[in-house]
Amino acid sequence: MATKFYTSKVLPIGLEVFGLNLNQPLEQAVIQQIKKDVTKHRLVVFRNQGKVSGSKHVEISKYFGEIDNTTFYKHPASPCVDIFCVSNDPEKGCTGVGMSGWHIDGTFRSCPYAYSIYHMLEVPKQGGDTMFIPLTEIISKLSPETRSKWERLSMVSDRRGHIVHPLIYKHPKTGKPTLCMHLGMTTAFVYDFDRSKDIKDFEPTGPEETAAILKEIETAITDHALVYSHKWMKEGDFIISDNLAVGHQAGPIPPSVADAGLRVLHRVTVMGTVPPCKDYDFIPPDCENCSY
Ligand SMILES: O=C(O)CCC(=O)C(=O)O
Ligand SMILES: [Fe+2]
Repeated sequence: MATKFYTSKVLPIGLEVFGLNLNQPLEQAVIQQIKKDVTKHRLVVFRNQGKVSGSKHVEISKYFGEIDNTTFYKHPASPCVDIFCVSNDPEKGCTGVGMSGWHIDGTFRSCPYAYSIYHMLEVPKQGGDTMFIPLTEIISKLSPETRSKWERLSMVSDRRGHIVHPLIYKHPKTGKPTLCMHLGMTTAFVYDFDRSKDIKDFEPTGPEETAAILKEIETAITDHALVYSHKWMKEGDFIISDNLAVGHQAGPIPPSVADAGLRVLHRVTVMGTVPPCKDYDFIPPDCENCSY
């Protein structure tokens, strides 16, 4: 495939773009094309970028919106406050990140992150892929019974207990059905939640039902061979993801750094601007940082 600005290849999920050097300034028109491609393809992958500095990573991320650096631990090895530094070596970054199950980033916020933007600095010799799943396709493969049940469910985040999001909602940019979920950070679900009411007015699912629903979501994700496992390359991969359109989790890696080799990932998260809603005519009252 080719646009005026670059050639590209469609991946199982996303688009790999060739011929751009992110370390060089990008023209406005190129940036606009990249943004369109992120919305259309959900992941845009740039390989062979060498080392992208923290400040360059932040500069590129700012084309997509306002950066949120408030919710992650600022590791001393991080090049700047806006970069979340992830590693399998506690000296080099935060460990165990993204390993608690399939998720999108920022489900504990009123507006989950719109974009997660990754650059892999050190690629392990074994394991350490990032696995992505296309959320709209997961929904489209549900049986009618499961779909109607999921349409009624909202997830209650395990942090800040008042954060509740519909499991299925409309992607704010494309209008396609998508999922708001974090399998490792959900305390319960509620049926038929109404944002204009207090969460305390709703009966949450008990532990057994919650576990069963989480299992059902996990099975739906893994059942249809829709997972794209991104193998990072040492020449410097950079990925822009539409965090609301794809789920992800860190893939398996040997537990010791000696066996796995060092892995260092930089991630920037761009604020969401819209709370997950089935109906965007309704303006939820509790949305911090929302632009409408
Ligand atoms: O380490 C990874 O591959 C992904 C980690 C993750 O979930 C994140 O950085 O949001
Ligand atoms: Fe994540």
